[in-house]
Amino acid sequence: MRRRIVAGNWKMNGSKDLVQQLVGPVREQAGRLDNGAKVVIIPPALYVSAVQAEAGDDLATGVQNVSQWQSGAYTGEVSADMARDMGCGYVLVGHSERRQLFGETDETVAAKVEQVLQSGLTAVLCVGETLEQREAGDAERVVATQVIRGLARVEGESWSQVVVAYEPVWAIGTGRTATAEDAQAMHAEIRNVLSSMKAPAESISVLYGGSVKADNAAALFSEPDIDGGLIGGASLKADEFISICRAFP
Ligand code: G2H
Repeated sequence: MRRRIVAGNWKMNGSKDLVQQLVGPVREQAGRLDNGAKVVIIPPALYVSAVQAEAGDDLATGVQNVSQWQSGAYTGEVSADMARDMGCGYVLVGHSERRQLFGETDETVAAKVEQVLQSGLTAVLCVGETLEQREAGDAERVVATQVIRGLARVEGESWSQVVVAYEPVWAIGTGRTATAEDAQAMHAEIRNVLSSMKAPAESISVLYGGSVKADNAAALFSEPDIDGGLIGGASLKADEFISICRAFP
């Protein structure tokens, strides 16, 4: 059985006030769902402890990025070991904003995935094509390459610590969402790629991200290869995020 996951990626949004307003209601309404979904809050790293104080044991927490190194003279960096030390369970790796704005390559992504797995945390590898790549008929190849290169250092038991998030770049924060059918097709392709890597593809959760909202989550989460969502803007509104967490069939 694959794990159902709904993860809220706050990106560089939030405040102590938002933590107070949002996390308690999410915990009450979505912390123990009868659909079995794991709910994860991924705030800016500075707010992880504040979120955990409100979330208790009912919600998991994560960070949006870690360093490719574990410790030392790397001013401004945070390591996967530190994320584990502070009680996080999940780390986003290779989000398209990090690839596009901070120059992360598939090689740095692979190094970060390795650090996350060595720390005992779950790596959420983010992959997705641009609009230009999709219109050129190149979407599957681009995504397959990101999966193969990003997970190149994973082996053996550590596959159980891997989650993949398919986030078409053209759908991120734009209000445009892939249709459930298009998303399903890419998720099935990702699972094929994982199989070709000798990964236990049927047990790896593949999440969809990109303008997921309360009104489109149910269609997406009904697809057989979509195991949940990585939610940006809509994770900043308690009611909408709670509805998304409940949107599994
Ligand atoms: C994609 C997603 C969360 P949004 O980046 O990772 O954001 O739901 O705002 O498109």
